[in-house]
Amino acid sequence: MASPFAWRVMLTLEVKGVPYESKLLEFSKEDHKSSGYLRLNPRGKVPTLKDGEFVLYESLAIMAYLDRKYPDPPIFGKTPQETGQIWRSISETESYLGLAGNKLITAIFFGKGLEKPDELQAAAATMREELSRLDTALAHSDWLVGSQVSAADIALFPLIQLILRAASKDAAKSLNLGLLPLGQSYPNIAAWVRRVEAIPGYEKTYPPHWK
Ligand SMILES: N[C@@H](CCC(=O)N[C@@H](CS)C(=O)NCC(=O)O)C(=O)O
Repeated sequence: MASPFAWRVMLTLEVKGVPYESKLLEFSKEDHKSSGYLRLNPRGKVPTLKDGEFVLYESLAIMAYLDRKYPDPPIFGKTPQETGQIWRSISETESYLGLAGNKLITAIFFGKGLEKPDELQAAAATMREELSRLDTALAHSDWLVGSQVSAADIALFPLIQLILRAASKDAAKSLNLGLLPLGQSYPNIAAWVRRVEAIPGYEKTYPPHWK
């Protein structure tokens, strides 16, 4: 499985045009639980940023750090209003689509919870509701907040990609989640996905094992 959280950080770096070196950790080899990695991130989760001697984990914190260090283009808003709206959008992503999506992702990629189809259906209903909201928000605007890509888009995009990938797997088909095809039910989200994919450097952020 690709980490949506690491993907956020790579997208941020590409949007800002900051050179970086990414190290792929293989969970099957428990790379993320090695003593060397745990010294950087005691939770043993990805991503972790190392900038010289400075080490930081938690994807949103890393995005905020990078925005402060490399302010152009700003991803946390140009005005107080935009900053507020971006954080509202990120909070909504984490609280609603993120929680529901995680149920599906865990079930499809790790087999945990497949025996509880009712819970997965409830999660799918939440996801459909959240996707509808997003589709409406994107009907008259290229980006979630303001006139350019922001942390709101960057925080959401990898999650959407992972949900769609989970929904396309054989194990999800019998569940009739009603999430695919994206372009049919959520055409504005589909157009937004294409806009994110057109960001210069996007290809470098795409999970290598998905290609
Ligand atoms: N809140 C963290 C979440 C990080 C996270 O859950 N990463 C997952 C990969 S998607 C991970 O490393 N899991 C390994 C584990 O928990 O052992 C962030 O935003 O960075």
